[in-house]
Amino acid sequence: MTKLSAISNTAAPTPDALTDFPRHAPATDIPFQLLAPDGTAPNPDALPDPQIRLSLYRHMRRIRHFDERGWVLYRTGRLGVFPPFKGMEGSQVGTAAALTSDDWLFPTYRDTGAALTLGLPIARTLAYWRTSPHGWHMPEHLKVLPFYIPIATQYPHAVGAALAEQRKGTKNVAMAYIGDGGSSEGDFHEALNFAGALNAPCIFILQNNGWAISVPTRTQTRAVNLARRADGYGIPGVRVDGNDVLATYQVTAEAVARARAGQGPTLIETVTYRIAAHTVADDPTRYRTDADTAGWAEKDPITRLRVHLLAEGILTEDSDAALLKEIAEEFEAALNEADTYPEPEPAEILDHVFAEPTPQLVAQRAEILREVGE
Ligand SMILES: Cc1ncc(C[n+]2csc(CCOP(=O)(O)OP(=O)(O)O)c2C)c(N)n1
Repeated sequence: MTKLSAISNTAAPTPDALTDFPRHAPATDIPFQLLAPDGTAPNPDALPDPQIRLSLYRHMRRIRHFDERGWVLYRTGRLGVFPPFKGMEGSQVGTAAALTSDDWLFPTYRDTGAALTLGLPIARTLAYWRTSPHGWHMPEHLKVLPFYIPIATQYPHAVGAALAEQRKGTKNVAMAYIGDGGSSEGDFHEALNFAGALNAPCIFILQNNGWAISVPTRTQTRAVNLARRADGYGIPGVRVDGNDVLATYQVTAEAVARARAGQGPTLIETVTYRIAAHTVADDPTRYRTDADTAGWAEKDPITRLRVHLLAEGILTEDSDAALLKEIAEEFEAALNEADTYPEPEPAEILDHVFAEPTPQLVAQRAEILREVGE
């Protein structure tokens, strides 16, 4: 795989170029786009380098493979419940690819794809969704937090990490993800305000995928343009087509460059759609109809970029087939590795809560051991 650091180093705009940020879609409801759904690019000069475009494509293919295999593994009892992200690859890859491994990533349960893009090993990720302790630890070489299940708590945490980097005098940034539903939570608003007031090097990704489980965005807020929420906190807000990985990447790379240059936080709303169910155990036909989802399959982020890359000769049918084979082999090797991890012991669930267990945890551990007869 192409190293992500190579991507962001070549693409990051210089701070001089950022004075009129956001250059894209300022105060407009129309999401910024570089690639039309039919794969054409009205302004070819604005596109990132071919090597970056190809790398973004590889990452999207790779995480879709994870998603597709995940369903099969779940149904055959080899993976636990996990939230699929099919259709959101442009949003997750385009944003995470703008980071390097020195930066922080605060993913929600939906953002397996973003974590994989930044380098979380596949075997460890499978272990996480198997509820195995092997998937709970942050890898030594990465600052990727475990997938957050409580909605919105990750936003204030990310501001804290960003401020710590600021105090240490590094150029590292923190990126946090949230859904449209999560952006109705108090933590979301407090984090944006705090980050703005203290100029935290933080990038807030708001993936607007249309639904918060069974509740459509229009039901839970009167706001249409969620990026405009940034106005209330005096920080830039950008609305981007989340199914256009090139646009998402470019906007995020600019926001990251701004943050590194000491110009503070940015809110990026990626407008996308949750094609599949909320989790692999959810039945979306109970709350939405075909009319609700109509049209979104044609906006698929992978098909869109594939058409473009083939037309440009950056990808061929043969190189695409070779890529898919390589991705499938990588996944199977990781699955084999995950299969070698020992089954978790029931009491292990308490092992990583505090460095020194509290008396309550000690008591709970004894209770679990009693229940399992040890
Ligand atoms: C604090 C908290 N409240 C409620 C829940 C239950 N819950 C789980 S997912 C979800 C919907 C979140 O929707 P959204 O933020 O749009 O993210 P998406 O699932 O669409 O990615 C809710 C309410 C939770 N996990 N945490």
